[in-house]
Amino acid sequence: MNRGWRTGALAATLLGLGCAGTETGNPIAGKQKLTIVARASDPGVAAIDSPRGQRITAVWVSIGEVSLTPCATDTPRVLGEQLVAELISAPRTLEFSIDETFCGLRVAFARTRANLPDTAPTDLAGNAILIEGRRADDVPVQVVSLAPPDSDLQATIPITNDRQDAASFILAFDVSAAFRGVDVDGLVHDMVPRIDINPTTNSDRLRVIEGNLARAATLHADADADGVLDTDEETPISSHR
Ligand SMILES: [Ca+2]
Repeated sequence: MNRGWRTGALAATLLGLGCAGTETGNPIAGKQKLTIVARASDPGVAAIDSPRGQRITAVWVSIGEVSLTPCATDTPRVLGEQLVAELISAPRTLEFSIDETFCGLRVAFARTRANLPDTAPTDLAGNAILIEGRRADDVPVQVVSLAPPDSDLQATIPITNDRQDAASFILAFDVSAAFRGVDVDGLVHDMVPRIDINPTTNSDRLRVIEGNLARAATLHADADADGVLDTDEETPISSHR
Protein backbone atom coordinates (compact mmCIF):
# COMPACT_ATOMS: atom_id res chain seq x y z
CA MET A 1 0.00 0.00 0.00
CA ASN A 2 2.96 2.28 -0.47
CA ARG A 3 1.91 3.22 -3.93
CA GLY A 4 2.90 6.76 -4.63
CA TRP A 5 5.45 6.78 -1.88
CA ARG A 6 8.84 8.04 -2.81
CA THR A 7 11.92 7.71 -0.70
CA GLY A 8 12.24 10.81 1.37
CA ALA A 9 8.59 11.65 1.01
CA LEU A 10 7.21 12.06 4.47
CA ALA A 11 3.83 13.46 3.93
CA ALA A 12 0.44 12.07 4.64
CA THR A 13 -2.94 13.08 3.48
CA LEU A 14 -5.71 11.85 5.66
CA LEU A 15 -9.25 12.14 4.56
CA GLY A 16 -11.97 11.89 7.08
CA LEU A 17 -11.79 15.00 9.15
CA GLY A 18 -15.51 15.42 9.23
CA CYS A 19 -17.27 18.70 9.24
CA ALA A 20 -17.95 20.19 12.60
CA GLY A 21 -21.63 20.83 12.85
CA THR A 22 -24.74 20.32 14.83
CA GLU A 23 -26.88 17.22 14.59
CA THR A 24 -29.07 19.09 12.17
CA GLY A 25 -26.13 19.72 9.93
CA ASN A 26 -25.66 23.39 10.60
CA PRO A 27 -22.01 24.28 10.71
CA ILE A 28 -20.60 25.81 13.84
CA ALA A 29 -17.79 28.29 13.98
CA GLY A 30 -15.34 28.20 16.83
CA LYS A 31 -11.93 27.11 17.92
CA GLN A 32 -11.05 23.61 16.86
CA LYS A 33 -7.85 21.91 17.90
CA LEU A 34 -5.47 19.52 16.22
CA THR A 35 -2.80 18.09 18.49
CA ILE A 36 0.14 16.28 16.93
CA VAL A 37 1.52 13.50 19.13
CA ALA A 38 3.60 10.32 19.05
CA ARG A 39 2.12 7.03 20.17
CA ALA A 40 3.17 3.39 20.45
CA SER A 41 0.41 1.01 19.43
CA ASP A 42 2.58 -2.10 19.87
CA PRO A 43 5.19 -1.75 22.65
CA GLY A 44 6.53 -5.16 21.66
CA VAL A 45 7.89 -3.55 18.49
CA ALA A 46 8.74 -0.12 19.84
CA ALA A 47 7.54 1.39 23.09
CA ILE A 48 7.41 4.88 24.59
CA ASP A 49 8.13 5.53 28.26
CA SER A 50 9.34 2.00 28.88
CA PRO A 51 12.45 1.13 30.92
CA ARG A 52 13.22 -1.92 28.83
CA GLY A 53 12.76 -3.42 25.41
CA GLN A 54 13.11 -1.43 22.23
CA ARG A 55 11.85 2.00 23.18
CA ILE A 56 11.64 5.44 21.61
CA THR A 57 12.64 8.47 23.66
CA ALA A 58 12.23 11.30 21.15
CA VAL A 59 10.39 11.86 17.88
CA TRP A 60 11.46 15.11 16.27
CA VAL A 61 9.52 16.18 13.22
CA SER A 62 9.84 19.10 10.84
CA ILE A 63 6.48 19.77 9.25
CA GLY A 64 6.40 22.03 6.24
CA GLU A 65 2.66 22.45 6.21
CA VAL A 66 -0.50 21.25 7.89
CA SER A 67 -3.61 21.96 5.90
CA LEU A 68 -7.27 21.08 5.68
CA THR A 69 -8.88 20.37 2.34
CA PRO A 70 -12.51 21.46 2.01
CA CYS A 71 -14.79 18.91 0.41
CA ALA A 72 -16.16 21.54 -1.92
CA THR A 73 -12.85 22.71 -3.34
CA ASP A 74 -9.29 21.58 -3.79
CA THR A 75 -7.92 24.70 -2.16
CA PRO A 76 -6.35 23.75 1.16
CA ARG A 77 -6.63 25.87 4.25
CA VAL A 78 -3.25 26.04 5.90
CA LEU A 79 -3.28 25.54 9.67
CA GLY A 80 0.42 25.74 10.31
CA GLU A 81 3.72 26.03 8.53
CA GLN A 82 7.34 25.28 9.33
CA LEU A 83 6.71 23.52 12.59
CA VAL A 84 9.49 21.75 14.45
CA ALA A 85 8.41 19.71 17.44
CA GLU A 86 9.31 16.75 19.63
CA LEU A 87 6.11 14.78 19.79
CA ILE A 88 6.68 12.74 22.97
CA SER A 89 7.60 15.45 25.48
CA ALA A 90 5.97 18.43 23.78
CA PRO A 91 3.02 17.59 21.50
CA ARG A 92 2.08 20.53 19.29
CA THR A 93 -1.48 21.86 19.23
CA LEU A 94 -2.82 23.92 16.34
CA GLU A 95 -5.99 25.94 16.85
CA PHE A 96 -8.27 26.95 14.04
CA SER A 97 -11.89 27.65 13.19
CA ILE A 98 -13.89 25.21 11.13
CA ASP A 99 -16.80 26.75 9.30
CA GLU A 100 -17.18 24.40 6.37
CA THR A 101 -16.93 20.75 5.60
CA PHE A 102 -13.46 19.33 5.20
CA CYS A 103 -12.60 16.06 3.60
CA GLY A 104 -8.89 16.00 4.10
CA LEU A 105 -6.01 16.76 6.39
CA ARG A 106 -2.61 16.97 4.87
CA VAL A 107 0.65 17.00 6.75
CA ALA A 108 3.68 17.52 4.61
CA PHE A 109 7.07 17.01 6.18
CA ALA A 110 10.00 19.07 5.03
CA ARG A 111 13.63 19.57 5.85
CA THR A 112 14.25 22.01 8.65
CA ARG A 113 15.19 25.53 7.77
CA ALA A 114 16.97 27.98 10.02
CA ASN A 115 16.54 28.41 13.74
CA LEU A 116 16.01 25.02 15.28
CA PRO A 117 14.67 25.02 18.84
CA ASP A 118 17.46 25.13 21.41
CA THR A 119 16.49 21.68 22.62
CA ALA A 120 16.60 20.11 19.16
CA PRO A 121 19.49 17.79 18.36
CA THR A 122 21.92 19.28 15.87
CA ASP A 123 21.52 16.24 13.63
CA LEU A 124 17.97 17.38 12.91
CA ALA A 125 19.31 20.33 10.91
CA GLY A 126 18.48 19.93 7.25
CA ASN A 127 16.41 16.82 7.88
CA ALA A 128 12.71 16.15 8.43
CA ILE A 129 12.60 13.34 11.00
CA LEU A 130 14.89 12.40 13.87
CA ILE A 131 13.95 9.50 16.11
CA GLU A 132 15.98 8.62 19.19
CA GLY A 133 15.66 5.48 21.25
CA ARG A 134 17.34 2.43 22.63
CA ARG A 135 17.40 -1.20 21.64
CA ALA A 136 16.51 -3.92 24.08
CA ASP A 137 20.25 -4.24 24.86
CA ASP A 138 20.36 -0.51 25.74
CA VAL A 139 22.43 0.48 22.72
CA PRO A 140 21.24 3.93 21.55
CA VAL A 141 19.53 4.16 18.17
CA GLN A 142 19.18 7.27 16.02
CA VAL A 143 17.07 7.41 12.87
CA VAL A 144 17.41 10.43 10.60
CA SER A 145 15.37 11.01 7.46
CA LEU A 146 15.19 13.94 5.09
CA ALA A 147 12.33 14.83 2.83
CA PRO A 148 12.29 17.10 -0.19
CA PRO A 149 9.80 19.95 0.29
CA ASP A 150 7.86 18.99 -2.80
CA SER A 151 7.28 15.36 -1.78
CA ASP A 152 3.99 14.10 -0.53
CA LEU A 153 1.77 11.07 -0.19
CA GLN A 154 -1.89 10.92 -0.95
CA ALA A 155 -4.19 8.85 1.21
CA THR A 156 -7.93 8.99 1.67
CA ILE A 157 -10.60 7.69 4.02
CA PRO A 158 -14.35 7.99 4.11
CA ILE A 159 -16.03 10.38 6.50
CA THR A 160 -17.87 8.81 9.39
CA ASN A 161 -21.00 10.69 10.32
CA ASP A 162 -20.87 9.93 14.01
CA ARG A 163 -17.65 11.90 14.29
CA GLN A 164 -18.89 15.03 12.66
CA ASP A 165 -19.43 16.81 15.94
CA ALA A 166 -15.87 16.23 17.09
CA ALA A 167 -14.30 19.59 17.73
CA SER A 168 -10.81 18.42 18.59
CA PHE A 169 -8.56 16.01 16.80
CA ILE A 170 -5.29 14.23 17.35
CA LEU A 171 -2.83 13.40 14.65
CA ALA A 172 -0.76 10.52 15.98
CA PHE A 173 2.50 9.14 14.66
CA ASP A 174 2.84 5.53 15.66
CA VAL A 175 6.44 4.63 16.41
CA SER A 176 5.52 0.95 16.60
CA ALA A 177 4.23 1.13 13.04
CA ALA A 178 7.35 3.00 11.98
CA PHE A 179 9.64 0.20 13.18
CA ARG A 180 7.48 -2.74 12.12
CA GLY A 181 9.55 -5.25 10.19
CA VAL A 182 12.80 -3.37 10.81
CA ASP A 183 15.58 -5.56 12.16
CA VAL A 184 17.42 -3.18 14.47
CA ASP A 185 18.82 -5.89 16.72
CA GLY A 186 20.69 -7.36 13.77
CA LEU A 187 22.75 -4.20 13.26
CA VAL A 188 26.24 -3.85 14.65
CA HIS A 189 27.95 -0.64 15.73
CA ASP A 190 31.54 0.56 15.52
CA MET A 191 33.63 1.89 18.36
CA VAL A 192 30.88 4.34 19.19
CA PRO A 193 28.05 2.36 20.76
CA ARG A 194 25.20 3.76 18.70
CA ILE A 195 23.14 2.37 15.87
CA ASP A 196 22.68 4.93 13.12
CA ILE A 197 19.97 4.58 10.52
CA ASN A 198 20.16 7.36 7.96
CA PRO A 199 20.62 7.90 4.22
CA THR A 200 24.28 6.84 4.37
CA THR A 201 24.31 4.26 7.16
CA ASN A 202 21.93 1.32 7.23
CA SER A 203 19.97 2.96 4.46
CA ASP A 204 18.11 -0.28 3.76
CA ARG A 205 16.50 -0.04 7.20
CA LEU A 206 15.77 3.61 6.62
CA ARG A 207 13.87 2.80 3.46
CA VAL A 208 11.65 0.40 5.39
CA ILE A 209 11.04 2.94 8.14
CA GLU A 210 10.24 5.65 5.62
CA GLY A 211 7.82 3.32 3.91
CA ASN A 212 6.21 2.52 7.27
CA LEU A 213 5.91 6.21 8.11
CA ALA A 214 3.54 6.58 5.20
CA ARG A 215 1.04 4.55 7.21
CA ALA A 216 2.12 5.50 10.72
CA ALA A 217 0.02 8.66 10.83
CA THR A 218 -3.57 8.36 11.97
CA LEU A 219 -6.24 10.91 12.75
CA HIS A 220 -8.34 10.54 15.88
CA ALA A 221 -11.25 12.36 17.46
CA ASP A 222 -10.11 13.90 20.73
CA ALA A 223 -13.45 13.39 22.43
CA ASP A 224 -12.54 15.14 25.67
CA ALA A 225 -10.44 17.79 23.92
CA ASP A 226 -7.52 17.33 26.28
CA GLY A 227 -4.88 16.93 23.60
CA VAL A 228 -4.08 13.42 24.80
CA LEU A 229 -4.81 10.24 22.88
CA ASP A 230 -6.84 8.41 25.50
CA THR A 231 -7.61 4.70 25.40
CA ASP A 232 -11.15 5.24 24.19
CA GLU A 233 -9.89 7.43 21.35
CA GLU A 234 -7.42 4.97 19.86
CA THR A 235 -9.63 3.90 16.97
CA PRO A 236 -8.64 6.16 14.08
CA ILE A 237 -11.21 8.10 12.11
CA SER A 238 -8.81 8.00 9.18
CA SER A 239 -7.40 5.42 6.85
CA HIS A 240 -4.86 5.36 4.10
CA ARG A 241 -5.28 4.78 0.44
CA1 LIG B 1 -8.30 12.91 24.70
